[in-house]
Amino acid sequence: MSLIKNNNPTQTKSWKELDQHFNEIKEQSLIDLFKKESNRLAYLSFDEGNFYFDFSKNHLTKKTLSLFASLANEMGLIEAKKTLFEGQKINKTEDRAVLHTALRNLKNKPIILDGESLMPLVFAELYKMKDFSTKLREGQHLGYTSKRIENIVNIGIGGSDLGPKMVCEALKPYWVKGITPHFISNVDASHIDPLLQKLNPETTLFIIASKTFTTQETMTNAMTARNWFIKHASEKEIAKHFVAVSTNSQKVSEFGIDLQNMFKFWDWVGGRYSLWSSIGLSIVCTIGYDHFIDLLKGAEKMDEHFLNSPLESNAPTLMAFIGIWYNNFFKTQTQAILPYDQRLAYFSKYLQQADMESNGKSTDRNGDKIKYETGQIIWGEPGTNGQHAFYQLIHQGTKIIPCDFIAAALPAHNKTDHHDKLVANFIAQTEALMKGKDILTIKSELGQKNISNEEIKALLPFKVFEGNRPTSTLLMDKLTPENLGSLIALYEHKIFVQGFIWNVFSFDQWGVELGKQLADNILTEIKTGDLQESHDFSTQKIIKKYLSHKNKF
Ligand code: G6Q
Repeated sequence: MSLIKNNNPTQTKSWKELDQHFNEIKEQSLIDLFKKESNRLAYLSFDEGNFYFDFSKNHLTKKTLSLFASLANEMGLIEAKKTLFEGQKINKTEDRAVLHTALRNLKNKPIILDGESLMPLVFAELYKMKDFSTKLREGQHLGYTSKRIENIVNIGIGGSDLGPKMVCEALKPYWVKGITPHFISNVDASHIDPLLQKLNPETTLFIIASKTFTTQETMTNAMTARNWFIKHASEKEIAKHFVAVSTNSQKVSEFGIDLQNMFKFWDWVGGRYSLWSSIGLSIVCTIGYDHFIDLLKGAEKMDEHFLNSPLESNAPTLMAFIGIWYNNFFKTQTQAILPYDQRLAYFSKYLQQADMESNGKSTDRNGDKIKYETGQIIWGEPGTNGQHAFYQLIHQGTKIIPCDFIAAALPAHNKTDHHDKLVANFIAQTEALMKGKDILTIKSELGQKNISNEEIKALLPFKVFEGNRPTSTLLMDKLTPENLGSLIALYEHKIFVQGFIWNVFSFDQWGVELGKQLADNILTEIKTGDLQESHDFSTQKIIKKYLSHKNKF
């Protein structure tokens, strides 16, 4: 399969110009940029759908954006976007197309893969989810003692867990009455045990979500759930309480789940991009089908924006540029995601996987070792909690941490006082990070206290905030299913653009595969006590230590 232009981005003319431009801009503070350009908002902020984007508090000028636009042209970004949406096999190391966008193609534009029309398959699965979730909600699908299902347990990990968990948490105000979702991922039984203790098997449905249906953690938890269930009910009742979401019907069948209770998806849906597929079954059951469709609609809107908007107002592309600017030129290493919304508690964790698994690569698309920086370290917590924890380092540390501040203007509750305070903090932080606090202000503050000039002098260096810390602001009107869909798709496309420019394959994850394989090998040794000589001496000793502890009990 041919891949646009296999460019090393650092060898392009635009990259070299960006390098020179960086030397011009690096000494200019954000405040300088604001003083020079009173019209910054005209080109660094815009409304798009229900979102307002403000990128002005970043170390950017018109020239920066125009050089990035040239870089995108030199690399062939427009053609690359087409290959994504058309379903070319851009996940080359796995020989797969990358078509999560087909899952929210509600306008039903034809998509053909290997001669097969995909949209009928996508809609068939959507309707199956609709049917199932309606039956649950309306009490047509009952448990083995004819009671309604009240608890749904999604058993999955990584891409089969983080997306649905994040979305269900974010959309709590939309939960259908009488159904509570739970998410079990860790193979540590401390995760599943306490949950099983409080669940009633008569009213519990397990969704075993695994693309491969071979993942150790998921299969172990699924088996534990199954064993717990058949302690209370006979095996033939499993059909009413266990459904599977997978691409692997053989393994689903072997596990003992009737294929009628299997929801399909396909190898062209990557795990971390799969919440739009039947991996989203727990979402559909939790918020209802119509709201799930709204989620898809929001993502579809963002897809269209990404495909069709010019670069200067193309939110995912600009965010990708900003990330590359900091990562590769300012050498910032990390990117904080700071949603001022408790409902987005899992959003940064979700993005951590989406981004770091996609672009945490050091081999380029030609198979060569990469000599420049690629994927950023993504992290974050909801505000205002983070303010009382790690913001100290963002304000006064030695590292520059670009931050995305995200908030919804309207809350889902009526406690206006809480929300005004939340939003006040959200706005105040971006301003403070940019402006800092200068000596004069601090002097005057300290002057009002009853302390000597000498003490003031001694305290000053600790109290100064240099500011000049970059932030981007994303303000949506409300955290609705539709807006959440757009927000997630926004970051998905940001990741795509960055991976494309960095010249990596964003849609494989060999590091994850390695983890799966290594654990299996050591597990065999732990179970048999037969240690392999091939381990290094440190690893050998740790295994032996574990076995000696284990054998004491
Ligand atoms: C995602 C990754 C990974 C995967 C999990 C679970 O893109 O591939 O996080 O989702 O390892 O895999 P299964 O869905 O196959 O159980």
